Amino acid sequence: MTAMEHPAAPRLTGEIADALRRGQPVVALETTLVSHGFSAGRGLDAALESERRVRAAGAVPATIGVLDGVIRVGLTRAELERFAAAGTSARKVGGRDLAAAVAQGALGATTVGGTLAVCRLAGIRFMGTGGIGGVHRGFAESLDVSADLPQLARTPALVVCSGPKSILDVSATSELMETLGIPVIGWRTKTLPRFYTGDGGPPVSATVGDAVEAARIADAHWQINADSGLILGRPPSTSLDIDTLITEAVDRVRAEGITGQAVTPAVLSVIDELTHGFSGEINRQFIADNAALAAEVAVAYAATG
Ligand code: PSU
Ligand code: MN
Repeated sequence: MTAMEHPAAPRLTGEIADALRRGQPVVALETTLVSHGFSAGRGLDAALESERRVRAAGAVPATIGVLDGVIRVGLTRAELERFAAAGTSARKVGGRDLAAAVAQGALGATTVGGTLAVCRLAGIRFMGTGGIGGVHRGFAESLDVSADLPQLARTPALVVCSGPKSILDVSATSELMETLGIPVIGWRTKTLPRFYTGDGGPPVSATVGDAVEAARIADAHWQINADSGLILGRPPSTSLDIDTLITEAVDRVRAEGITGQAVTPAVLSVIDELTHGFSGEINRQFIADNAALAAEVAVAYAATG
């Protein structure tokens, strides 16, 4: 970093900066799932596998996080290991938390919303993740609505995911995405995937059959709405029907008095425990599959530009 550069300016690796300058495909990946999404090092595996899949599809992976107060775009394996080792002691950083994480020299794992805020600064248009945040169950009392959604509404990026996490109120989340003007595109599906399962969700706003079609919609959307994002929902390859387990996990976490940012990681870890690690395994798989699809769409978009 040069002395002229502002301390909050994101630091990109040479490879990522070059690719962006040349209009080559780049895919952003988040670090909250590395620190908070999994137990015992499995977050690291998910991150490394996602990066491999992005490269295999012909794009450059850009994993984003705050390291010692620097917003980093592109992390080495050793740096990713720091996020994994920190676990929930890493700050969970949404868009509003970036400034404090920078000024206070923190280790900050960026959520989908935090990662998108950095994408906006860096000019990255594609991102892959597991599930986005949304409207929590019982939102009428808690007003707990993930900052992922409003951030997506003001970031020109396409996020490939398996829908909102099924621990949420998926219909309310879908309604809010319509209100915010976020297109919800279904990848070979007419309904919004529900994280662990592809079925039973609300209808999507359009369906695509291939990456070129998805890239065309993104391109048209950005012509019409220069500053707004889209969701591409890809059903998980292996579906896990665990609605009752999810309700049990949500109730247990609520009964323990856990609120705010801690809710999502706590519920995910109870579900993992109740499924003897199987939900975590499926989660890891579709995170990597979604990263690969984000790369395919980024490649198709770069080819049209
Ligand atoms: N998807 C996963 N695992 C995760 C998350 C998403 O498969 O851990 C994280 C993402 O970083 C998402 C965050 O942005 O959970 C949402 O948290 P909240 O509901 O507190 O906004
Ligand atoms: Mn929340």
